[in-house]
Amino acid sequence: MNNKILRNKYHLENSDKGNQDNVLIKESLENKELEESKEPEQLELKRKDALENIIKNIDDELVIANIGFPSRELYDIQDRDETFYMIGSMGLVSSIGLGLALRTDKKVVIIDGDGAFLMNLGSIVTTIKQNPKNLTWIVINNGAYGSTGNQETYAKDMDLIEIARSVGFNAYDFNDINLKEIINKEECSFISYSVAPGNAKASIIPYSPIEIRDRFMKKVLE
Ligand SMILES: Cc1ncc(C[n+]2csc(CCOP(=O)(O)OP(=O)(O)O)c2C)c(N)n1
Ligand SMILES: [Mg+2]
Repeated sequence: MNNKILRNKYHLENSDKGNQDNVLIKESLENKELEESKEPEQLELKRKDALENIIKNIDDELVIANIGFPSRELYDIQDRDETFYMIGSMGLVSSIGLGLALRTDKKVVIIDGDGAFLMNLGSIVTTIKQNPKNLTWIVINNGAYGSTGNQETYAKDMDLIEIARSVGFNAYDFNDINLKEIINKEECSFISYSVAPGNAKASIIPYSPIEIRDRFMKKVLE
């Protein structure tokens, strides 16, 4: 099943459930899925799988995590003081990550989403012009505003890697790289990680924003 069909199916299932036309379209998509069932497994990955694959490569790096389900799924995978769960400010993990990377020698990893990335697109220009060599910026591209119900973003029509390259980033597809190597490079890097939409069942993070800030800042200043 290719990514586009998977997304369309998801959006239809989760929108306007009473609409007969949608039911018909959904059935025809499902038939098409059967025809195309030999697609690579990788396309079935969802955000939580991507986060697991990312966190395997993280030791003591400072991580700034995107608002909503990305942070909540990350909390369930591995809660750590070095992770800043960004609450409220959609689009701003990149700006927070940039400011941090400019003020610390520690490695900083931004985990962004496609919706948030496009919302604060100007940040790629500021970031590459500042060019902190300790920053790795990962965008998990599920083609959706996942946390608010998987409404489609425009990311499906865009090549995020090309966008980042066009302003001067060394930009990679997650599937082509060893994340650890990229993090350890003295380079301001951009990585796009394409997955299917869908949120895992995830805990509510039990800390207040102030607690998240304070424990994170302790690690930053260590
Ligand atoms: C300025 C602003 N607009 C909208 C929201 C509501 N909102 C929170 S998360 C989210 C979706 C984020 O999508 P994306 O960055 O792609 O992350 P995903 O959940 O898909 O991983 C939205 C619309 C918000 N918090 N702030
Ligand atoms: Mg998204």
